[in-house]
Amino acid sequence: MNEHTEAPVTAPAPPAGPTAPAASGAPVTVLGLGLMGQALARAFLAAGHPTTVWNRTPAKAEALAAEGAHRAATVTEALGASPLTVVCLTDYPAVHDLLGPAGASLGGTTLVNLTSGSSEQAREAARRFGEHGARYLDGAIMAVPPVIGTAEAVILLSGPQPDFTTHEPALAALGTLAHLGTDPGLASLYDAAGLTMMWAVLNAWLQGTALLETAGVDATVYAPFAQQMAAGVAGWLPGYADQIARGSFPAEVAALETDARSMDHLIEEAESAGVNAELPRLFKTMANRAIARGRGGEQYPVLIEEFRKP
Ligand code: FVH
Repeated sequence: MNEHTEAPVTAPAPPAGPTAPAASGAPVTVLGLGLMGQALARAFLAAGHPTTVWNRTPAKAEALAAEGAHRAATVTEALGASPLTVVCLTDYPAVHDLLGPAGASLGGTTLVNLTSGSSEQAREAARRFGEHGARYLDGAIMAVPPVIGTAEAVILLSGPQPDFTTHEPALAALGTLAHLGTDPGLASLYDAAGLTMMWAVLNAWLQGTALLETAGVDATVYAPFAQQMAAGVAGWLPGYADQIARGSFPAEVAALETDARSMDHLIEEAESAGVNAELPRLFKTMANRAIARGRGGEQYPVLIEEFRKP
């Protein structure tokens, strides 16, 4: 992902601090040793970083201590051990439950919170921890534990650029980093957008698979075709993004009204095949709204106007 223009929302200005990139092998602390936290700690160890760990249930920290990690007896000790502290707990209430009492000991480290949550929770965390002098980056892990430490693991981050730059060498041990901008909420928003894309593609594939099964076509036979369709549509996105940026949707390929007639065919096919027709009906509902507003002669991205409404 490329750098985006700065978002209007900015976290409190971080206190001036070291901006020279940390040497590789910089000490790192990991708070939370669940399935993901353990993978994060192991990736730092494998990359040669002195790694301090802490977990609410000590047994998980002992396992990592046997692999070379230092087990902190308290959260305060863990926070004081490294200039970079990665937090990966169940949810944001757990993060505040754990770090809320930490107070001043937050001031000496940069928190990188990789816990799943909303953009509002991220902005609130940046504000609350900033009040204690902590530097704060919010993040979202677009990967499962087994791929952590490989290029396949995409880690989205947002928050002050100097803090990202300082700790980028150490964080790079986790996978492929993407710093999205200063607004701490950006990583969560990109995560939500990315998951929407993922489930939309998977649901569309399942719809087609169910339809074709009724004609005796096996899922493994349809899958390569579906892959080609997904890749083909993905190729249209940059050009359609230009249309959205310009606010102009000339029908160079097909008008929305043409698409809507094809959507009727999807609904008819699903109903006559006796499979679920909710997804094609949703397509048609959205298209009909734009057509009712007189946009039927324009290209498909004109539907952005419908998605912009609550
Ligand atoms: N696992 C995955 O594939 C996904 C990939 C995408 C990102 N998610 C997010 O990562 C966060 C952690 O997920 P997890 O799979 O590691 O979750 P668990 O294995 O359940 O570990 C949870 C850890 O959180 C600790 N914890 C929970 N509540 C508290 C609390 N109040 N105070 C202190 N620690 C707390 C828990 O401790 P314990 O139960 O071992 O004592 C675990 O260390 C999550 O946001 C995913 O959405 C993972």
